[in-house]
Amino acid sequence: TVPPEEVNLVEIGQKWKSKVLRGPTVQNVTEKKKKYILSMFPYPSGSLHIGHLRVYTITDALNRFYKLNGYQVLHPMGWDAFGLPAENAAIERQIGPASWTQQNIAKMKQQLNSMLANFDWDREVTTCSPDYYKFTQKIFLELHKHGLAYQKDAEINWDPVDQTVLANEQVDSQGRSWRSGAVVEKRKLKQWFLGITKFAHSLQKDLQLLDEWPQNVKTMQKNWIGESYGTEVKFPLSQKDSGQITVFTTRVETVFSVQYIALATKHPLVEKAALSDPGLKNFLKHAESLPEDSKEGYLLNSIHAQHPLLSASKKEVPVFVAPYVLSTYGHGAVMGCPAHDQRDFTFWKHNMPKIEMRPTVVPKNDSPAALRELPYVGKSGVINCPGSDFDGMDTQVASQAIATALEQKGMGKATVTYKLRDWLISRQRFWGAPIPIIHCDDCGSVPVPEQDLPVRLPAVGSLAGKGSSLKTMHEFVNTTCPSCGSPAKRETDTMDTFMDSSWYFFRYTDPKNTEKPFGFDVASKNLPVDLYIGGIEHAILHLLYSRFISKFLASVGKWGDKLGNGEPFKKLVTQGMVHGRTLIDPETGRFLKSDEVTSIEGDDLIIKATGQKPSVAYEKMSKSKYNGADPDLCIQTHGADATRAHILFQAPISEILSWDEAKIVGVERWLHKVIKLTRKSAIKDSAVNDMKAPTASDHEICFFNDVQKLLKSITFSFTESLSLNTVVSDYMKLTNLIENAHHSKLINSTLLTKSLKILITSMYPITPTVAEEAFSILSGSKSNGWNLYVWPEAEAIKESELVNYQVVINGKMRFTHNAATSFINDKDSAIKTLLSSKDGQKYLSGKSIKRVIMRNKVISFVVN
Ligand code: ANZ
Ligand code: ZN
Repeated sequence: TVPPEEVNLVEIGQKWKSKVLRGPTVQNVTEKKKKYILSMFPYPSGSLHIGHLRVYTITDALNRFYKLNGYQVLHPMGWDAFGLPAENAAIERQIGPASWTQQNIAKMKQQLNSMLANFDWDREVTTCSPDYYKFTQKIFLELHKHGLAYQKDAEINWDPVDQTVLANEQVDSQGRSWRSGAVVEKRKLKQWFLGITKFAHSLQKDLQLLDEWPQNVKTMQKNWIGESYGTEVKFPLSQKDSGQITVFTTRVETVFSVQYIALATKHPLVEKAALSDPGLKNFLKHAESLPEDSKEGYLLNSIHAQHPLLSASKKEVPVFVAPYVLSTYGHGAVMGCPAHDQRDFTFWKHNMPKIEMRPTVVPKNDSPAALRELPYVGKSGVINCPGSDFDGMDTQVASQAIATALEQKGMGKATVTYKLRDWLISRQRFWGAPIPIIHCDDCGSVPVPEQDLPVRLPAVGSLAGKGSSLKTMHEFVNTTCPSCGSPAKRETDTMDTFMDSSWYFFRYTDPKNTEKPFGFDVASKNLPVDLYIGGIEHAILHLLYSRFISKFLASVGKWGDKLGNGEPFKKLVTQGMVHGRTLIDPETGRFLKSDEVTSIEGDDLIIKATGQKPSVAYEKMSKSKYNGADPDLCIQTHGADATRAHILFQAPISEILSWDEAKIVGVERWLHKVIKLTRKSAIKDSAVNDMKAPTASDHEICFFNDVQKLLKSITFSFTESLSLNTVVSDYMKLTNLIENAHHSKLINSTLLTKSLKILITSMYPITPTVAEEAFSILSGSKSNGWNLYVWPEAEAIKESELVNYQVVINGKMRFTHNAATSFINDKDSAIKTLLSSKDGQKYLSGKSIKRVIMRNKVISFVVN
C-alpha cells in the first residue's frame, strides 16, 4: 500500500555495507567467553551458490549474535584450494591451476562481501599456498615418524576418468567414484597410506561423547568403522605342518555346526592353490564378474581343514573358495555354519544339496526334534552337541566357555575386527601437496628434512593434459638423498585433498605461525570448534579424517582439550540442501526456463506458448532443469538483508529449503515496516515530552510482557534451538506488536521506544544494515545510552490482572481485547476504548449500537 520507493533496502544495504562488514564494535569482550563458529570452507570453484549463501548466513548471524553478547568469536574463512576440478579447468583453459584458483578466490571473496559476511579475514587460509602446505607436509612427516604413514602394495580403486587412485571412502556402494562417477577399477599399486585403523577404537568409542552431533552422522560413522567383537578361530590343515586357516566369527557358540570353510578369492592359500589347479584359475576369472552376494563356490580338492574342538571322526572340514567372503574383512575366511547363518545356508544348499545340515544351537524350551526351520539364527538357545563339554549350556555361557577352551588349546582368542581400512592418500595428480619423501636406492624412503619444507610444486604456466603428474617433471623428480647425498628421486604422488582439510581448523587459530602448523596454547584455547556447519555429504569422509588427525595431533601432544579426547568439533549441524523451483511442461515433460512462463492472477503461472499450467516441483538445483538461483542477482534486486532473512525464514536450518525468490516479498514488507515505524517513532520521540505517570497501566504491563517474551524466545532460538526461522518470525511478531501499540496510543512513548530499540538490536545479527539504518534514525533524536552492539537482556515478566475479553457482535465472536479486570466497571469508557481499537474500528465503525451487555469475560454488542 505504501509506495516502495519510500524504503529502499538495496540502498540501505549499500550505505552500511562497509561498516557492517567490519562487524560490530564491541567494548566489553571477555577473554573467558569464547565461541569458535566454523563453516566447512569452500572449494574455490569461481562462484558462490545459494547453498554457500545459506551456510554463511547461518554462521554470520550466530557470529554477530555472540559478539553482541560479549563473546570472543572466531569466525574464519578459507579455501580448500587443491584438487582435481582446478587442475582440469586449468588444462582446459591453458593456464596454471594456481592462477585459476587465485582468480576464483578473488571473485568469491567479493561475493561473500556482498552477502555481508563478517569473517576474520586476517586468518584466511588457502590450502594450495606454500605457507599452508608446508605444514600439511609437516603433519605427514609427523605421522610418518610415528609409523602412521607408510607405503605398501595394495589392491586399490583406480578412477579411469580422473586417472588417479581413490580412498575407500570415495567410492560409493555402486562402486563408482564420488567425483567423476566412473566405475572404479581394481589395480595393484604401491601407495601411501595413513594408519587411521590404529585410531579405529577411539573413533568409534568417542562417538558417544558427541552428544551435540546429529544421530544419523554418528550412525554412518559407526557403520563405516564397523567395530565388531568376536573370536579368531584356527582350523589346522590336514596335511601335517602345512599351516592353518584363521577365521573371524562373532558367533563362536556355533563352532560345532561348522560344515565347511570358505576363503576369499584373494586369500593367500587360494592364490597358491591356483598355481596348480586350472579349474580354480578359471573359477577365479569367472568370479571377478560375480556379485558380492553370489552363492557360487569352488571346492578345493588339495586342502582339507580340521575342526579344532571335534573328535577325530568328525574332524575333517571341506574348504571352498567363495566370492561372498570379503578379502578385506577379518581374515578373509569364514567358518561356514549352514544351520545358523542365512548366507551359509544359501551357499550350502547351492553347493552341497545332498549333505544334511548340522544344527547345534537349539531354541530354548524346544526339543531338538522341533528344530525343523533352518537356518535358526536366534542367539538365545542351548548347545546341542552330545559328547562335547558344552552340551546343554546356554549359548551366552557357551560362547565364553568355547572361546576360553580354544584359547587354552592355542586355537583361538577373543578379538576385535573393524571394517575401516587404512586411509589411502596417494594421488597421481599434479594439483596437491607433494608427499615429502625422497627415494634413495641405498637408504630407502627418506623423509625430507624439516628445513627443506615445503617441497614446492613446480611453477607451471599450464599443464600438458589429463593425467599429467609430477612424474613427468624431471627437474622436480631428480634430487639428492638427504641421508647419503647420492642421486635420488622425489616421491611424485601428491596427497588426497582431504588431508589438507583435515587440519585447517587448527591453522585458523594460528594462521601466521611460520615455525609450526599451530601453537599448542592457542589451539588448545580455541578448540574444540563450538559449532561446525556443513553438508551431510561429509558425514564420513571429511568428518572422519578430521577426527582422526585431531586425535593423532592430541596423542602426540600438539594440542590438548579439557576432556582429553582430541575431538575437534563439539556441535555439528548439517544444513539442509537448497532446492530450486522446477517448472515442467505437463504435456511433454520438458523442463521450462523461467521466461517461458508468465504469472497471471493470484500468482498462478501459465506456459506462454500453450496457456497451460506448468507442473511445479522443488528439486536439487541443476543446470539442465533451469532451476538454479543466482545469489548475486537476488542480493542486487532485494538487498543483502532481505536475502539473508528470507533464506533463514523459509526453513529450519537442517531441513531442505525450497527456494522461491518470489516469496521474499513477505520479508521485504516486514523490513519496510520496521524502517517506517522507526521514522514515525523518531518524530514522535522528539516532539512529545513524556509526561506519563510512572505507574504503568495494565495495557502497558501486558505489552511489556509480550515484548519480553518475544525477546526471550529470540535469544533461546539463537543459543539453544538454532531455529533461525523462528527468530525471523519472532521479529515479525515483535514488529506488529509495536506497530499496533503505536496505533492504539495506549502505550507511553518511552516504553514504545524502548521496545523498538530491543527489536532493532535483536535484528542486527540477521539484518545488520536495516538495524544500522534504524539505529541512526532513532539515535538522531535520543539514543539514551542505547548501544546497538549490546544484546538486550530480557526483563522479568510483570504481574498484571489482565483479562482477555471476548467481544461478540450480533452473536458472533469477533475479536478479543486485553484489559484490566476493572475495564468493564466503567461501561462508557470501555465502549469508547473498544470503538477506538483497531479491531473495534474494523467491526464496529459506522454501526449503530443498540445494546451492550458486559458479563464476566464476554462483551456483547447488538448493532444495526
Ligand atoms: C560363523 C557364524 C555363524 C557367523 C553364525 C555368523 C552367524 P560382523 O558382525 O559384520 O562382524 N565373516 C567373517 N569374516 C568375513 C569375511 N571376510 N567376509 C564375509 N563374512 C565374514 O560379521 C561377522 C560374521 O561375518 C562372522 O561370524 C562370519 O560369520 C562372517 F551363525 O562366523 B560368522
Ligand atoms: Zn641415500
